[in-house]
Amino acid sequence: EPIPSPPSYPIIGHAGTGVYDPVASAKSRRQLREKYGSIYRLNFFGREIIFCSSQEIVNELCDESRFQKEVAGGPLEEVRNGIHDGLFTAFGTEENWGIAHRVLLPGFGPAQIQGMFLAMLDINAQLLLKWERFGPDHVITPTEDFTRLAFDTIALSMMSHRFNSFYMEEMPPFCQAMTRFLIESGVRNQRPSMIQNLMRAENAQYEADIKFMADVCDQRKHSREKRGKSLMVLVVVQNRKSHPTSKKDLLTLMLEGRDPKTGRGMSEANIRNNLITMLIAGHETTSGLLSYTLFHLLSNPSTYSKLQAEVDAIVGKDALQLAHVPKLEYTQAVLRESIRLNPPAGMISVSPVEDTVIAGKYAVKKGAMLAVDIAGLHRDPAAWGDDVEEFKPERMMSPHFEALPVIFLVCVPPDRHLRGFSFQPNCWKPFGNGSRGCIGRPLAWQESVMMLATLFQHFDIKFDDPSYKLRVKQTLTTKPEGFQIRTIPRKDAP
Ligand code: MNH
Repeated sequence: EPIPSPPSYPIIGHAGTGVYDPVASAKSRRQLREKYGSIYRLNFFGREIIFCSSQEIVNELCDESRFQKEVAGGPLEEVRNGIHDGLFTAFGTEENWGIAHRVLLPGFGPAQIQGMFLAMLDINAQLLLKWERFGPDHVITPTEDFTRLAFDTIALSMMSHRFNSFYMEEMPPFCQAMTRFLIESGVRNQRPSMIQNLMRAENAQYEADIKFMADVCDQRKHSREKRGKSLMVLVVVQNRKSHPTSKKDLLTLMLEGRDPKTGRGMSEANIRNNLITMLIAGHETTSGLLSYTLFHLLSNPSTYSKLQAEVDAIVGKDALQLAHVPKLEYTQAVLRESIRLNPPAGMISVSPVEDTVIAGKYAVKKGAMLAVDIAGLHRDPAAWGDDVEEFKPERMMSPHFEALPVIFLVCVPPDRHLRGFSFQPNCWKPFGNGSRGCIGRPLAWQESVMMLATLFQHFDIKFDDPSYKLRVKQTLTTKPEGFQIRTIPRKDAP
């Protein structure tokens, strides 16, 4: 059977026709699935992408023996211009993916993530202090401070390095370069190279941003003053080399870790690509998750009160402790439900390893590009029921979620998180799939639970504009746009 497809033009196909807007693709995907259903086909200058959103089809695509992550041909191939063979953009066949994956995976184990608690609390306290000092008359853009939080948390907990973003008026220069780079990568994906080559100004900015992200990794290219402002990943590396530490953080693993399979370590270039990768893959998404969650809580007063009651009951006026985190069950249900309705990473791509048939009727060729529309999947009524559009954290509470031993609750391995009997398999994929799923998930999860708990412990939070309607800003991920709040320190705050 032919796969449905909107009308298209010769040569360009759907590119530049407005059918699929690369800077608002999450919105385009929503419109397209409302019109064409759970599978449809688009064509960009002869390159075809098949978008899938039903649980039935996505469940098939999650079978790693039949389908594997596809980097070539999609936006990720453009992102490769910046981070090359880092974990996120490595081809499945690339040897460095396996080496880095096996070397770094232990760095994300339960004991390691729990060991990051104090570093996370340190950055967390900087946000709380800032909002407290601003007071209730100040309008806060939470997404910006959540971005600072996520960015600084990765650097401190993984590399023992401080970016001190909370002490900067502007967003850190790395974030600015990265945002431009990611937006441009998405747009380039729809341009034929002939036209791309003519876009001098865009290309120069793109190259400059890539160079900035890489350069700041190279100490020798920067004067002292410049260095003070820049990212200095390699400075981090060099500092560590000249001051060896017994600290077994992720940076130590990168520098000293050996792949059990090949006996090899990570190359210098691969270390740099993965340091930048962690910062890119980890801070926008976590910031998006926290921002959407706050938006949903403010829009649903009953969930707001329930979360605050849970925090008061479990944490109370005490300082947050690691042992509180797994006990905050409703808080975690809120996060799961928020990321269902608004997954910051809205799309992943796979490709069949052999010619195959999906949904029992659509033939797809080996190497074809299949895109999983995660937001669409998360709103499939066949998997979630008729109240799929509603924000209902209760559906994410046990017994739907498997009760895991306390120590694993925040640090569960990918795909083991949701194994509830009332859910269809693979209907909740905010962290991707299988071996190419998110390696940073337990880090993001622990950090997010901690942030929500301490926020509600310290503040009453309100929309600055109660009539605010969710708008979305997109790069490679999405975040709320124009979302602003006021925070009123609680009288009985600790
Ligand atoms: Mn993360 C892969 C979502 C936080 C580092 N991440 C993925 C994928 C999704 C994803 C989806 C799969 C991409 C694909 O198939 O193309 N990640 C998230 C979300 C959050 C998140 C929604 C927060 C919320 N990610 C983090 C954090 C880090 C991180 C924090 C790092 C500290 N993620 C990665 C890396 C990969 C990845 C690295 C690539 C893993 C691989 O392919 O080996």
